[in-house]
Parts: sequence; C-alpha cells; structure tokens
Amino acid sequence: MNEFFIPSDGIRLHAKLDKPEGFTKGPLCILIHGFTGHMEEDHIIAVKDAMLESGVAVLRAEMYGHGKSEGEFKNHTLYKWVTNALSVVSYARTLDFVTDLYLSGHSQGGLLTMLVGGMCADDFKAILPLSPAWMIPEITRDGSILGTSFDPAHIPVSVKSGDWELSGDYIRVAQTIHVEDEIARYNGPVYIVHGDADSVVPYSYAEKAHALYHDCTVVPIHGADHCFEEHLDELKQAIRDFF
Ligand code: FER
Repeated sequence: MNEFFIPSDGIRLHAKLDKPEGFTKGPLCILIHGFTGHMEEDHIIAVKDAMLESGVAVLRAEMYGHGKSEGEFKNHTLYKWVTNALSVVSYARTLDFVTDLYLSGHSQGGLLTMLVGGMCADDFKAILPLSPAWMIPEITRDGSILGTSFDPAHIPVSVKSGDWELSGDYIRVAQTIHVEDEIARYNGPVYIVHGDADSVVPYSYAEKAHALYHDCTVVPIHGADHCFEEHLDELKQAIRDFF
C-alpha cells in the first residue's frame, strides 16, 4: 500500500494505491467513497479487497471535504468532486503499469462514476457504480435533499441535517446536472451493484439506469441496505464475479 496526495485545483486529495501480490503490470480501478464517506469505510474496504483478490490494483481517493483530503465538507459540491475525479483519472493515466482502467464509486461516488464515465468514456474498460445516488440532481430540482425540503427556486444559505451542514451551493450545482446526458455518452459496460433494501437510494434507480445504458448489468443484493451492512460478502462476490 502506497499513501500519497494528488493535487487537484489548488487542494490535495488523499489517496492510497494497493496492488495485488506479485503484481507488476495489470488493470487498475479508481474507487471513490460516498457523501460523508471516506476510503476506510467497511464497504469501501470490502470492494477494494475483492478487487485485489481479482488481480486488480485499486486507487482509492478522497474527494473535496472528505476523509483526509483538503476542503470543508460544508463547501463541497458535485462540480468540485467532478474536478477532483478528473484529476485522479489524469493521475491514473500517467501510471505505466496500468493495462486497463476502471472507475467505481459508492452512492454519491457512484453518481460521480456515472458522470465521469460519460465525460471520459474512452478511458474506461468498464464502470462500476455501487448503489449510485444518481437521483440527487433530480430531487434537488424538486426541492429535497436527504429528507430535508426547500423551495427549489429560492435556495437556502445552507441545509442542516443531523450532524452535517451543507452550503446552498451544493444544491445550486446539483440542480444543473443532467445525469441522463452522461449516461447517453457512455457506451461501455456498466456493472451496478445495489441492495434491494436500500432506503437511502431506492433500488428502482438501478433499474432505471439499466434501462438507459447501452450495456448495463445490475446485480441486486437481496436484503442489503445502502452500505451493504451484513452483506459485505455478497458485495465482494459480486465484484469478484465481474472481474
Ligand atoms: C441525498 C441522497 C443521497 C443526498 C446525498 C445522498 C446530499 C448520498 C448518499 C451517499 O453518498 O451515501 O439526498 O443529498
């Protein structure tokens, strides 16, 4: 394991690169956490381990305002995350041991995977959105965010819920994003893993994505919640099955 920082638009992104045993040259998957998440969460570690067991090197990176990366959580936006992810993809392109490049992310990181998949379609052999929260732009246009309601035409200075606070700019940015455009731009294989008991991102969004992508497989994990708690073995198996 190799720990370092990747520069991105004036900040430093915390990253870790893990390679399978005896690995000299081969595939690499970039792996991104979700909203309020980080690279050491159980489900991220499970996915990373399943990839390593499949002979795939893994580059985990933390986005603006998350984990040990710079930036204030409150001020993160999907534009900042897209900019960060593009920096990570650029970094991965410079690694001469990489044969094929993959992109994967959980929840908000899954949305990011779908956006950057469309933006950098030529770079990826496949993309793997995990419980992708790709309804965020749509629900912010409708005036809701993580169970909190607001007037979508008059965005509040900030929204608070439980132990986090988010600037209104998060909403302003999310409202401009049209995920369907990026879905349409990605013709490569898409492999979605989603728990059918997910109460944060309804499983129906996996089915909706399946219908829109050209080449999409959805693996439902029966009874699994948003972070695959108690179902990490099935999540790992789904990842190994793909590779
Ligand atoms: C939301 C629903 C889901 C939201 C974020 C998420 C910020 C993301 C969850 C995750 O990444 O785990 O309304 O608003």
